[in-house]
Amino acid sequence: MRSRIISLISLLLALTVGPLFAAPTYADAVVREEVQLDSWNFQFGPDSATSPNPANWISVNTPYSWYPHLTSDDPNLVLNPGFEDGTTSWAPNPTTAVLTVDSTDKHSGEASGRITGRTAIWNAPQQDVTGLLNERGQGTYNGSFWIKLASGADTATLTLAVTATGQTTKYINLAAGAAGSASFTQISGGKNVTWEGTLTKALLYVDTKALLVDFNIDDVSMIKQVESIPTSISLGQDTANLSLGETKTVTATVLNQSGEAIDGLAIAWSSADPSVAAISNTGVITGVHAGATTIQASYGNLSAAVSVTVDPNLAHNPGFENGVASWLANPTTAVLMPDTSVKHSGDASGRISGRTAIWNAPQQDITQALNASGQGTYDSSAWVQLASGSDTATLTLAIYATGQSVKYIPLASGTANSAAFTQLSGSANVTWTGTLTKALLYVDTKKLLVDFNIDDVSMIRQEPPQATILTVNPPSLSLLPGESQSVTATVYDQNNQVMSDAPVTWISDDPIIAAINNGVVTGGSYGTSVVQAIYGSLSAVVMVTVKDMIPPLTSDNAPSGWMNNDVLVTLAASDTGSGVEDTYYTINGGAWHQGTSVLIAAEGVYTLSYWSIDKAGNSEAPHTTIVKIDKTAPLLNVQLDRTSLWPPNHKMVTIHAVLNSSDAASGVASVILTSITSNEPGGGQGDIEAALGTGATSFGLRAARSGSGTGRVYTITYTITDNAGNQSTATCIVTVPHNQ
Ligand SMILES: [Ca+2]
Ligand SMILES: [Ca+2]
Ligand SMILES: [Ca+2]
Ligand SMILES: [Ca+2]
Repeated sequence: MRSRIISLISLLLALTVGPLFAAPTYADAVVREEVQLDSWNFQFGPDSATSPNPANWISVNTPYSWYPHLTSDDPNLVLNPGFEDGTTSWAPNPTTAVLTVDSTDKHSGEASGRITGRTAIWNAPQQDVTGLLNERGQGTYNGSFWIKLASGADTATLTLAVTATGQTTKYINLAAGAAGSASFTQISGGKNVTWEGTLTKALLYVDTKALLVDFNIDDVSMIKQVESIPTSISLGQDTANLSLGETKTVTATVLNQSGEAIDGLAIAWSSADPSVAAISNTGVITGVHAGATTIQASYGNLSAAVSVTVDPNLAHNPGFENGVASWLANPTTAVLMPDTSVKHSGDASGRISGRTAIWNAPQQDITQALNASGQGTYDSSAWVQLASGSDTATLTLAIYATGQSVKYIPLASGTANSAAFTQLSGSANVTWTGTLTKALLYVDTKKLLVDFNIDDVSMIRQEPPQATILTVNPPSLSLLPGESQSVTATVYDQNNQVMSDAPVTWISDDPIIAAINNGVVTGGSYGTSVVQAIYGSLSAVVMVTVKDMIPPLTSDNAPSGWMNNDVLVTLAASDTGSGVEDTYYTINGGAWHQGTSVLIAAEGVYTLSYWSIDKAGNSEAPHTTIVKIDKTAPLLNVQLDRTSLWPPNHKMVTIHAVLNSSDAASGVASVILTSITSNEPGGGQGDIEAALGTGATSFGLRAARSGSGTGRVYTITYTITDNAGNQSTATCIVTVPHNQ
């Protein structure tokens, strides 16, 4: 990296600075870097300490992408730390001291840095690390340097002088230690580097405590400690296979972001199924029961898992694929060897030879596995081939329990021969009382003392039936209200066998819709109910739908009598159960219409029929109502027997009326004498005798008139009303002339 920078600077000097800045050579130039958001700003010029005038500097901006950021791959804040690029980035402080490159005396590489001409102990090789320290920020920094004094011995220190706005300069001792003149010594340490406000300058330098000797330094570093963050958990294995009762330890390591182990963190362990595999808080797995599960190690949000399989077979190395591991010959005077030429499966079988008694046998101690597996019924099997002859061979379990004599349980037996492997198989109850102290599994023969081979030995506990699946039949049914139907539930074990003695519990989520009693569902009101069969943690449901058998009921608000205006009939429908789907009507047996509002405007007598259908399709019988409309007024003609009274002798004269009435539709309801008036003011009083407001057809009028008038006129009015309330009037007059 450093060399790339130098190449770049050389290039820039050649291309840009050279023509403008003829005097300075690269060796004289000081390069200042300024990190900007999208570019590097290089400033070229003579030594800043001697030529602080900015006018003497040339500034060159280069795109940031020209070369990678320093900090991305170099944690060291110290540039040119081993003086391999001369004294670049370094300067003597004060400039009256002299910093040179020493290619003879060095700790590494081609050179070290040598300071001479020191006149005070603080005179030191120094580097400005302001930019990189600002960039990396506050934190713990480790410092290290190699030093060799020209003579004597003294304490040497790597010091960081930090100046921040408004603060006095703070001197942070990054590393201190004893330096000598015999050889380079490494001095290292670390300190918190903090400041308040804005960091304006950070100077790193090496000096001595007492001696004003020259000294050489090399390989100076100042590196920020990176916080170790737990990033992942490594278990070193993805799977673990265990026998029953067997224990295995899983080691969990928390790794940091660099993949390095972080010690001393407490791992939490858990088993997805502790009934299959238990886990201790130190990562020890125990095979509890045949099956598969997952063991998880976690730390905070981090976790890692191991898939664990627990073998149901109590016999280890059952097929002799791992030689005779877990097996032995009993007694040890017999010989048990793996046989790769005669075998039932895999690469080998186990062959016993040197038998001197029929009980001499290949044997395995399965105490731990049997203790873990427990008492119960075991299915067992072994394959046997004799070296010669034919004999009964038996797989036997010898059980030793406290206070009990040895119990020999034949697990499997069969007739073995020398032609081929024969399978011994059988089931046996394995029980004991007290504490099981030893269990030995072995295969022997009944009569012959021949050698024989065994392979694929297994002893597996029959699992007690375990309810695994629950089914119901039928899964759904539809009932009428009051109808009943049986439903059945069947529980199956892990081997898909029906468990006969597994009574389920039935529950209906809405007994008003569907009641369940002893496996019989009875429909109640319309609706859907979930009937559930429950057995332990298993459940299954029957969806019961109870049909709607009740049709809707519709009524009308039609008026019962004759109407003399438009009639709007509203049909109101309701339904028990599924609800009203539609209402229909017809007028006088015409076309059916859908709707609940019927407007009848024209005169006539109408038969309105209507009915509704519910959502279940039930239809009610039609209802009918009669609507009668008569908008035409009745007709009336009145004929009087006298229309003129003479002489005007003040006598009362009785007049008879003949009423001719008729009505086209609803018929005449009444004809009423509604008024008799006189055109002579005051002349009417006592001059008219009539039963007004009745259907009177005779009345009395006085034959009188005013002497100063033009003659008296009586006006008689009858009102006729039909049955729909339509009215009309008829008037006629009777006169009393002024003179004849
Ligand atoms: Ca060096
Ligand atoms: Ca085998
Ligand atoms: Ca209904
Ligand atoms: Ca009429």
